[in-house]
Amino acid sequence: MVFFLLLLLIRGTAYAATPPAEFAEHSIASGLKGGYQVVIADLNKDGKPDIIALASGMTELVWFENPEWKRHVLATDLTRMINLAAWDTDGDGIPEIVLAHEFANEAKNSIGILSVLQHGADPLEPWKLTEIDRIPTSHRLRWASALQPGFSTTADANFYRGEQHWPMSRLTFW
Ligand SMILES: [Ca+2]
Ligand SMILES: [Ca+2]
Repeated sequence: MVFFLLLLLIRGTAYAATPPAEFAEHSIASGLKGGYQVVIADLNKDGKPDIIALASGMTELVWFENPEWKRHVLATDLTRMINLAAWDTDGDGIPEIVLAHEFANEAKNSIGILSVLQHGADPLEPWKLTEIDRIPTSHRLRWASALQPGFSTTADANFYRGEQHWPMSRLTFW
């Protein structure tokens, strides 16, 4: 019993000595129509994490460069973006980005385009967009490395809506 009480005292002291983390709000953008997803990744290989902002109601996919949060455009002429995932598949220090767009809540109205974005010589300029697949129910994307290093896939999650489940999940190899 003495040992148990002593442990409690030690734990209590440790918690009391650690102040809670404090956060401060910094607005870096507004007017992102249909703002839906924020992804953190270093897009210009300067060691500072940047912010990608996916907004379903916009036709531009934009990112904000740390530390001044300057706005850059990754790609234009996109509609109904729904999700993206970033991962450096080729080891050059800048991630490739897989993007799901042309999404609609009803599968019969959804095209579900999967595209990969790759940077050019200057990652601050718009990136190259390449369509790699079409899955109407594309809704959540994740990268995974399969079989061997350098062999990449994107995993497209199931889409549930109410009682409906469209079992369209699959791996897209890229
Ligand atoms: Ca950066
Ligand atoms: Ca890369």
